[in-house]
Amino acid sequence: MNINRKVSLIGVPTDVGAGARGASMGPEALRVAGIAEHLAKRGLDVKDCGNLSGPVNPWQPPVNGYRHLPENIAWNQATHDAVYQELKDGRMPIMMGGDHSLALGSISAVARFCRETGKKLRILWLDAHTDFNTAAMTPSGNVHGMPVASLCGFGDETMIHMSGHFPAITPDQVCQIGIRSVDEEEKVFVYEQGVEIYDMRYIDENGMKHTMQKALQGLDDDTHLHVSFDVDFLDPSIAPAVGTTVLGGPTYREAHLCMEMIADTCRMASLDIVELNPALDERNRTAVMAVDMVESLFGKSTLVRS
Ligand code: 4U7
Ligand code: MN
Ligand code: MN
Ligand code: MN
Repeated sequence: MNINRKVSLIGVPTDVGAGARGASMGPEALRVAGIAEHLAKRGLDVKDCGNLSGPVNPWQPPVNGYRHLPENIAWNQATHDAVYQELKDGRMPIMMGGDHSLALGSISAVARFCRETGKKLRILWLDAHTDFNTAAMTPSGNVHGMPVASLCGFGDETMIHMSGHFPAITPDQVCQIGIRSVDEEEKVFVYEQGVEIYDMRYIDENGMKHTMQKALQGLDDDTHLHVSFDVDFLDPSIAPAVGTTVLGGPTYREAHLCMEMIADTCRMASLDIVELNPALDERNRTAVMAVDMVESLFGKSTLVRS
């Protein structure tokens, strides 16, 4: 089986879920870094759907544990609808964020599509963070720290019912890689829920190759693989322009190997690229780095391999 060669870029210029302003400029930075051209060069049929629209960032403090909840719901509903439409049209949606709260909209749409088409859904969450907070435990109120918990049914009523099915996904469908910053209560909760987590210590001890073999095992012809790529997954020395940098992430080669091994499975059917914050960047280098990683996700490698 081969991947869907028809891809749709969907810009989601929001930062209402983040604790710093600027991720709303992410889609344009990825375009300027040549994302469409680089994918086209890989032989893909690229359609740029332009940007979704939604409420401006009111920059208010959290209310009942959520900062900007109505604005987050509006952006996620728009994301859900757009992603579902592209999947229906037989294309692979690539979300250009935007902060990571948008994964609620995108993955809830993917989950809905998989239920309707009888596909098995598996989510690879590449991130320094588990994003498994709830309003009751979040230290920040920022919704980008909550999407995985919401998708699993823990969160605001509107958010957790977005896919028309409750919960949208179960924790055993999620596999997280690169984790190195988890809040105290979040740590206990994500462990209790049984999410498969390969943290940086696991990668240090076992290497990226073994980690990815474990993370990718069991994928078959009926599996839809969704990759949610938070740019803060990468070590800040190669990707400084993110709102929440955490030292000790995958190096340039470790990250490429991770992406290359995902490409080898030919199962990726949807992708989020999130948390890039051009306001913190220098000469767009983090956007260029993200596009470089995405090329590997789509099978670019040094040599022709069989
Ligand atoms: B991202 C944090 F407290 N856990 O909830 C929180 F450390 O999408 C960070 O992974 C969340 O970038 C980071 O605010 C969200 C914090
Ligand atoms: Mn994240
Ligand atoms: Mn993160
Ligand atoms: Mn290039």
